[in-house]
Amino acid sequence: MKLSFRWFGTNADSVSLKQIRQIPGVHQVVATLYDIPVGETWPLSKILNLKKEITAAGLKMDVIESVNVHEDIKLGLPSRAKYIKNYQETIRNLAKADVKVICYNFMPIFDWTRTSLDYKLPDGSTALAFQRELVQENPQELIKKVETNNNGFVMPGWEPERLAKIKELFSAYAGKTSADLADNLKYFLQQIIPVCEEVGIKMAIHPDDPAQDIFGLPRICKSENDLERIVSMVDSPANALTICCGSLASNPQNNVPHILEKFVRKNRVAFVHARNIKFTSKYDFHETSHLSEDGDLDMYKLMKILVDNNFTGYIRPDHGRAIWDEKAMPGYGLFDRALAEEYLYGLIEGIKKSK
Ligand code: CS2
Ligand code: MN
Repeated sequence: MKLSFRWFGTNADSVSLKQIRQIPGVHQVVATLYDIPVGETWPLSKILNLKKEITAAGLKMDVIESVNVHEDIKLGLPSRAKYIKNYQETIRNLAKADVKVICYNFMPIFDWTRTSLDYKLPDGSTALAFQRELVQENPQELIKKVETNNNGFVMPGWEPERLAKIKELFSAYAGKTSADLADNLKYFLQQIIPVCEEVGIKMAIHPDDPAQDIFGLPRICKSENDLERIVSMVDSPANALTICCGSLASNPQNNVPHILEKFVRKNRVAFVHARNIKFTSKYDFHETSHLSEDGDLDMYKLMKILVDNNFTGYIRPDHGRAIWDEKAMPGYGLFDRALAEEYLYGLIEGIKKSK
């Protein structure tokens, strides 16, 4: 199992590669090209430059998060042909830079959604939080809130270009059902998985975050059954999953350890996101430190499943709290995620050595 750390690039991230290199046990950067518009091919030269920068810092770049999927693919429009072709090309280019895993998601319009980016915890730190009643009707209010609370960072999935088109996107999805979205995912996978097999890359779909319905949009990656359906759309180890523990836990029906174990045993997990959350009511929650004692997930149990099943894929801490007055992109500061890395490392070493 390889510990990794998400990084948005020199121009977009407050964290430096040098800082990441100094986190004990971490040798992998989960990287991205943040400035390429969704749907366009990632140029090989830019990928190689990014890799060069990361390797020069003494780190590796096996995982990319995310190569986002154009809305026309999710909507199944005729123009998807062009975007799928570009995606195939991007996969080939990433393989040339020895990338092994691509994390992506298939959520309509939004990427991850939270209703608060600075929820106060008792120790004075802040975390991301979700209140279900605020994602039923008016997305505009939420967007305003996110835009004014992002510490000046452009957050993944909340890029201004995307937000500018929100009204059009909502009308494009009017009448679209989960069955439509699933058909479009299947079509997409049928087109790209053969390319992945050819070049040795795994696609790892990230669950809907939160794994609940929002704004009446179809969502198809929220539960064990959903994941089962997705892996069987194209039955190949290249059609894999990102098990984002905190995202899946946000659906109160999900048994996260069971889901993790099931798909690890089927060899369909390429990437794991460790994150802890705490429910404040049936559907509302806030994020916490990664410790089991702070949230509703038992991190020991999750790590034990990975160790016991000889998981050889990649894992990273997910969102962290804002602590020690750090100014960073909400959820993606250095300090709390570095603490999380050491906690995960400690659990893994302890579990291995107690065998
Ligand atoms: C989120 C997402 O949970 C997470 O990791 O921060 O932005 C996630 O990276 C994407 O949904 C993956 O495509
Ligand atoms: Mn995640």
